[in-house]
Amino acid sequence: MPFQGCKKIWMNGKLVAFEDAKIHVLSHVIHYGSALFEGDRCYDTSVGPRVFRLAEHVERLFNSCKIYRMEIPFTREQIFSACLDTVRANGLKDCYIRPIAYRGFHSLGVDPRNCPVDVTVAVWDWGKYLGPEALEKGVDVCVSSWNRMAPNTFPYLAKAAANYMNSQLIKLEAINNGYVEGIALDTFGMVSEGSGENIFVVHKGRIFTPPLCVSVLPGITRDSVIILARDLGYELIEQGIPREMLYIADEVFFTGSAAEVTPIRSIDKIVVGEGHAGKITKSLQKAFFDVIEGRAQDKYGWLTKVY
Ligand code: PPE
Repeated sequence: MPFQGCKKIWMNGKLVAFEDAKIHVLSHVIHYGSALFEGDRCYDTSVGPRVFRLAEHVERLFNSCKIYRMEIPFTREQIFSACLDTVRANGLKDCYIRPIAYRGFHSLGVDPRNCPVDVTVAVWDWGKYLGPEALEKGVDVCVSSWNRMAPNTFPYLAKAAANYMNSQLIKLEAINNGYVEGIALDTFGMVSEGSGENIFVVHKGRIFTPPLCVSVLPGITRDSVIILARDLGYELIEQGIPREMLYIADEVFFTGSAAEVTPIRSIDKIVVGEGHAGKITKSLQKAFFDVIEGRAQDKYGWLTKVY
């Protein structure tokens, strides 16, 4: 059953029953993809449930909306609280959190100005994004024949629903060809990101990740892993990555709120390194899970108490 644990959904300031969280088929968002959203996780740490980098997720939501001239009729503080309230209302400890702002029901036509901006927050228990064994064994992926959005077409710094039509092309092609996920290049042929994850490449002891100008979502997990890698003393370089570097890399891994830190064990059927999570990937996975599971000190204030 999808949406396990989701009993109540926050809709425009009120908690409503799962069954009642509905919108009209003539809502602007359905026809024109006019929605900006977030995805975050709450972890059941050793000291109780904690939401990971909630303030940064709320900030990215507001930035996404700003790019699209969509004014959220709530403050950042209200959306921040709404996320925590929704987790509490559902009594969950370990869950995924999905806030979304969208152009609602009034009239159709591309001009959205007459449609209200509605906001909802849903939470549910979402298991391992790329399969139950992905974190441990790694995943088999391909390079997609689809590129990420070209600059000045669909803004990629915004987490916009419409961008996920491109993600769906990448994902469906990958699955149809027997892979778990696809890695997209940008329009100039440089490595960009997965359909729902950022990517990191380890080569001769140094860690590389594409810079934000290569059509990537500014991932909050990406940012966290960059910080943790530098804390561990690794050289972390944000630099353009040519496709073929994926094939000769020692290690490659994905990051994302849903995907967490997932090793990649083959790309286009070429084995990455030794075909399982490498040393550096493992040390970053450990550093990341130590923080989110409450074993390490939360020195950057990434965790927000829920109850
Ligand atoms: N790139 C894309 C395209 C992306 O969708 C995500 C998150 C990331 C990078 C990583 O960003 P961050 O979560 O801030 O580290 N993808 C979300 C949605 C996945 C879905 O299938 O829905 C997520 O991980 O929540």
